[in-house]
Parts: sequence; C-alpha cells; structure tokens
Amino acid sequence: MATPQRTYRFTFGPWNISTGADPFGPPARNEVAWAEKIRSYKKLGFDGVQFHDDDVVPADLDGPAIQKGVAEVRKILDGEGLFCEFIAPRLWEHPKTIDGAYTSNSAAERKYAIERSKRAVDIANAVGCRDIVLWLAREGTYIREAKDPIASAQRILDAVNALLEHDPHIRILGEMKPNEPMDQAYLPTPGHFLALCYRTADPSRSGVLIESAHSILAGLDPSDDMAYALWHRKLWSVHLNDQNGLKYDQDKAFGSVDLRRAFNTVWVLERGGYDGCVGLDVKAMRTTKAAEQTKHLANSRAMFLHLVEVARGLDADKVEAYRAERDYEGLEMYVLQKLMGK
Ligand code: XUL
Ligand code: MN
Repeated sequence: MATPQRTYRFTFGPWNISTGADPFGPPARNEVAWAEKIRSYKKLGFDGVQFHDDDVVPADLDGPAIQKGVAEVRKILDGEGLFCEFIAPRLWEHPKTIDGAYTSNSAAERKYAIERSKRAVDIANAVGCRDIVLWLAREGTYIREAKDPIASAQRILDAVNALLEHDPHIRILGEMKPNEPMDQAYLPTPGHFLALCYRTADPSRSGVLIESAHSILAGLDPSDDMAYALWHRKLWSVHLNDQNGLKYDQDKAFGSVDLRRAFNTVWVLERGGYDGCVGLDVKAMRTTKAAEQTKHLANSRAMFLHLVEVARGLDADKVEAYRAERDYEGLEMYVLQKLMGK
C-alpha cells in the first residue's frame, strides 16, 4: 500500500468565522469584518478561500459591476497570497428561492435561480477559479406532496446543464446533504449526485464535494463516501468536520467527535491520491469568546495533519498481514494504538 507523500492545501469560507447566532439565540460575538477575516487566513495556516457568490459581490449586479467588484476582491486575495477554490451560489436566502431554487414550482423563480447561478460562474471566472459548488439547500420538500419528485430531478439536471453550457471550462460540484433546512432533500447523498453526473451534458466536468457531517447525517461513513467518489475520479473537494449523531448539522471541529472516523477519512484521501483542497467547514461553539473564534479552524487543520502522520506511520505490510489472516481484532488494536501514539 503506497502512501504518496504530498502536501495539502487548506481552505475555508468566511462563514466559518461566525457570530454564534443559532435558531434560539442572537449573535454571541460581533461580526468580524470581511477584510479582517481575509487577513486571518495565512496566519491560521490556510492557503485559499471558498466563497459564496455574495461573499464576493452583492447578488444580482449587472455584468460590468460584477467584473469591477470581483477585480477588487482578486487584488485583495493576490495581496494576501490566497487563491479562491470555488464559488457557491447562495440559493437559499433570497425571497425568490424560498421554495427551492431549481425545483421551485414557479417558472419565474426557477429562471431566477439559473440566472443567478450563471452569474456565479461569471464571478468564478473573474476571480480565477474553475469550480462551482452547489449545496442544494432548498431543493426538497417539507411534505412529499409539495412538488413532483420526478420533475424535480430533471429540473436539477437542467440547471447543471445550463451552467455547463454557460462556460466551457467550469466544473460543477454537488455538495449533498440529506436534510436541513428541508425535511427531505432531493439527491440526498453524494451517490445520488454522482448518478446525475453521468447524465449531464459533460460528465467530465461534473463531480462532488463531500462533507463529513452530511454523510454522517445520511447514516453513511464519510470515508466510504469519499472512497467511492475517488473511484469515480469525481472527488474534487471536501468539507471536513465532525458530527455527534443524527441531529442538526453541527459542523464540529474535524476529529473532535470520532477520531477513528476522522483517521479513516484522512487515510482514504492519502491512499486515494486525493489532489483537491482540504476544505474545513467547521463552526466555533456558541460559547466561544471572540479572542478564540478561529481556534476551531486552526485545530481542525492541525488534527488533519496529525492524522496524516498517523496514516503515513502505518506499516502497510502489517495491515496486509492482518487482513490476510482475517485478524481484524489484531488490526483494530494496531490502529487504535497508532491513534494513541503507541
Ligand atoms: C451547509 C453547508 C454549506 C456549504 C456551502 O450545510 O455545508 O456551508 O458548504 O454552501
Ligand atoms: Mn459544507
């Protein structure tokens, strides 16, 4: 089992430095200014940013205003030595996307969602990145009867195709999540989106971003989900974090709930030759004081790197010998001891 020695590039989005507001309480920290967030990336050991479309320029600007606004942001990123990994159209906050952007029952609202997503592609081009991430937040239902599920699958495919056709180089990455905010999401897992990839106008530019917490919420193991997407050569980004069982999406620091699950995630990325960015979609605990509000990012990155060391320190021949002997008790103890630094 060869373990290629490689260096990883780390990214996160400005939303990962947040005020701690939750559905039951107001902000617990002041909002950090965008420019200050951008200045914190390098200090925290990160290489690039992930942006929603309106993290770059306000939504719904015209073409020239987009180009002007993005040029300013690009200059700031260049000045910091940062790159932009992807743009994700924020299709879940605007009044016109209240009932599912691409799968809305309203033709006018579907049109808005596609036009806004095309503008996100233009933003990506102007900022110098080739990936669009679609977290299909409101593409689903609260009650089964609300939408036509068959038509909805086609509408999501039509939207992906519209973006692929809008630009010959852009890649579309689905980031699937089974629920929240919707009761049931359409295409709830990476496997669902991978199937859709092969029906798009250009399967070679259609792939996935897999988030650990989203896989766990679907009752799946993130490392197996990532391995499957790697096998398809379609794992183009990840959102690593952790999740304590089946409840709301927690975005806990990577490795903080289940160290062994985190280890298996890193081991798969190492073995699978994953060459995308290591995105950390993590949230500080609400109780965190302002002075510590980026610790969860630095800690998640450090945990990833610790686990890379553990993965590289495994004796591949030993692992194979345990497998050949079907001595999984022995293999388990070997892995646990490695995780405890023994
Ligand atoms: C939502 C989620 C989003 C996406 C970006 O659960 O993970 O933050 O990662 O749109
Ligand atoms: Mn995410």
